[in-house]
Amino acid sequence: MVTRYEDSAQLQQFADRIRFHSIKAMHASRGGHVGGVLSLCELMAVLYGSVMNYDPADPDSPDRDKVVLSKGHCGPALYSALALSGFFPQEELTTLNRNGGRLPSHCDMNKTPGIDMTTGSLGQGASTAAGMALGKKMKKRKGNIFLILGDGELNEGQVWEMAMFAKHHQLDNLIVFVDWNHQQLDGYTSDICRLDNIEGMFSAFGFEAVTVNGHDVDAIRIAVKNVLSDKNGIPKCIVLDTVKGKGWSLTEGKTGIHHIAITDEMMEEAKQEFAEKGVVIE
Ligand SMILES: Cc1ncc(C[n+]2csc(CCOP(=O)(O)OP(=O)(O)O)c2C)c(N)n1
Ligand SMILES: [Mg+2]
Repeated sequence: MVTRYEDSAQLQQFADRIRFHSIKAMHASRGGHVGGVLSLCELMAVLYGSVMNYDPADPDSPDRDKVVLSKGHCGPALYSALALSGFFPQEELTTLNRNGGRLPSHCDMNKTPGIDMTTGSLGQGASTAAGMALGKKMKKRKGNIFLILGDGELNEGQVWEMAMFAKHHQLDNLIVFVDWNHQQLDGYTSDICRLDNIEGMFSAFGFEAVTVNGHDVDAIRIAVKNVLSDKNGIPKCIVLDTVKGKGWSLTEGKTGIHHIAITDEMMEEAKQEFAEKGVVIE
């Protein structure tokens, strides 16, 4: 059964649970890409808790909405959303990155129920998502493809090849999100390869693009509902203005938190912090 969180407070609670379980999973694997995982949690809550059409008992349905997490290093955010939405048992989250397990650090569609595309090599998820969107159109399948890119990932030329392709093929079933958390692996995106206006760049490539606060569940939900109601032959882009490491005082707004170890002491602090936010510490 799919749980819908139409009330924004409930949806934020779902985001906080996704955030806590992501930290717990990364603690079990002794660390992870904490910064880019935590900036995604509100998007994950809106997708799986409000707007997406899916049945966790039938993850391979060709007619359901699909997600391509092209910034595949952030798998734990997606795994937590999938587990909390019934695709696999919640307890399995602490097997993250374990040999023989179903939850590799980067997403693998052949291992994990609910993972729709294998990702991790930045840029490549863009092309596969556009191909999936075109495939749905050719086979007259229902549903949309939600592609999630990082802002550093936009430095990959392959992203812009995808944009030309999507416009040409009128892929209005492709919704691109950019997690604009302002940092990439080793610094601020503006210092490494500046992107002044991401919305304007996608608009110039023929997309309909908008920028919203990526930690405001209502703003994300409204933006997604708007683009889904507008099937006009134009691909869509929603730029999410976010904060790397969001929602955990140890990481929010800090630098050097792209990939960190999570010690037992840090986990104990996280438990206290999330309990204070009303998250049930399981
Ligand atoms: C083709 C490729 N080059 C390099 C990497 C190594 N890498 C992993 S994450 C990352 C930074 C990505 O930055 P961004 O897209 O902004 O992600 P986020 O900030 O959300 O973590 C890099 C360079 C990779 N995964 N793929
Ligand atoms: Mg980034």
